[in-house]
Amino acid sequence: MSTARRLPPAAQALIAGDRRTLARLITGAENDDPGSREVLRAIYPRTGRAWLIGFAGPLGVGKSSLINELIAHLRSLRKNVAVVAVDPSSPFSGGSVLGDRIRLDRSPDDPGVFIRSMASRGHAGGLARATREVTRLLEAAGFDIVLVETVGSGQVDVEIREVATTSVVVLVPHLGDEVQTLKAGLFEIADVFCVNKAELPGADRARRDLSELAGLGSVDPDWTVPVVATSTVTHAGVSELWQAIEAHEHYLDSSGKRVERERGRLTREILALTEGRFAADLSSDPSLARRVEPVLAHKQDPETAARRWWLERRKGRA
Ligand SMILES: Nc1nc2c(ncn2[C@@H]2O[C@H](COP(=O)(O)OP(=O)(O)OP(=O)(O)O)[C@@H](O)[C@H]2O)c(=O)[nH]1
Ligand SMILES: [Mg+2]
Repeated sequence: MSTARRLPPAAQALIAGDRRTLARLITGAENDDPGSREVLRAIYPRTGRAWLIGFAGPLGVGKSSLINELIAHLRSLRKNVAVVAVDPSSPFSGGSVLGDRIRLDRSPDDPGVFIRSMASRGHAGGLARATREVTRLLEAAGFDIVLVETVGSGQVDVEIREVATTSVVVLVPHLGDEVQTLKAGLFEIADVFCVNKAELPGADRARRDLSELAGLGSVDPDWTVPVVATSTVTHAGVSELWQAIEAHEHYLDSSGKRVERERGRLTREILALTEGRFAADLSSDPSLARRVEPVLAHKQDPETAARRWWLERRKGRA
């Protein structure tokens, strides 16, 4: 019996390219549905090679517009591309919500493009996990390039590194003081900088400033973060942006950093899942109620109660 025949039917349909199955499984993954979990387990050996390109940056800098341009560019290179837009403001209807802020100027029937919005609401801390699972489903469905747009808020932006193989930070001219405030957050996550709206005055200056700053604070001392100027109005710089992304992906392979980074991400993923199980186990432990009473009576402080409970449980397992 071939391996393929041992897969659950939904996994087989997914791999065969059935888009409705893909959409249904993504919803299931977001809702922690057991059917989707089973498929995720079954397809895992087929995943791990995709290029997951994250786009982070402040509100309105043009992330969606750039992704739109990149889709067109990648289609002209005959590459399939999937987009995951993490949008806290888009209501989650339970079904497939199109990336409504991505203006689709191509055939909606093009099977080489798949766009999906995910609401970050309800995923507190679990956004990275849900997004990773969605990218795995997309990869199993034949998309080996996935573009992920995140919102401009710091927390979600940081999480993009837990998902993306290459993180693009998008900014605009006239950064000024903004760069100072962004430095701590966005500079830590950038593999590539993009100065969008480059047809506006001040773009050259912004690009120079960023190149200088990028040289100072890269997360990876062996990688010089490139700064690419783009305009989705004049369509300038889009192929250069893709080249910079490709260069980083190739660097990940040639330097061994792809495996190194993935090891770190998977370690944290396993840890988070295990912590989740421990937490569920702990909160349903009947001895917790007994531990609360002396604390409630102010005969014992919470920290001592926690330590003793931990010791008691550890002894119980030994
Ligand atoms: N002048 C100029 N405007 C642009 C360019 N790219 C995007 N815009 C405009 O900037 C606005 C925001 O674009 P979006 O692509 O929605 O930006 P975004 O970063 O995805 O926005 P959020 O998802 O809301 O954070 C829109 O009005 C775009 O038309 C550009 O290169 N030049
Ligand atoms: Mg957007």
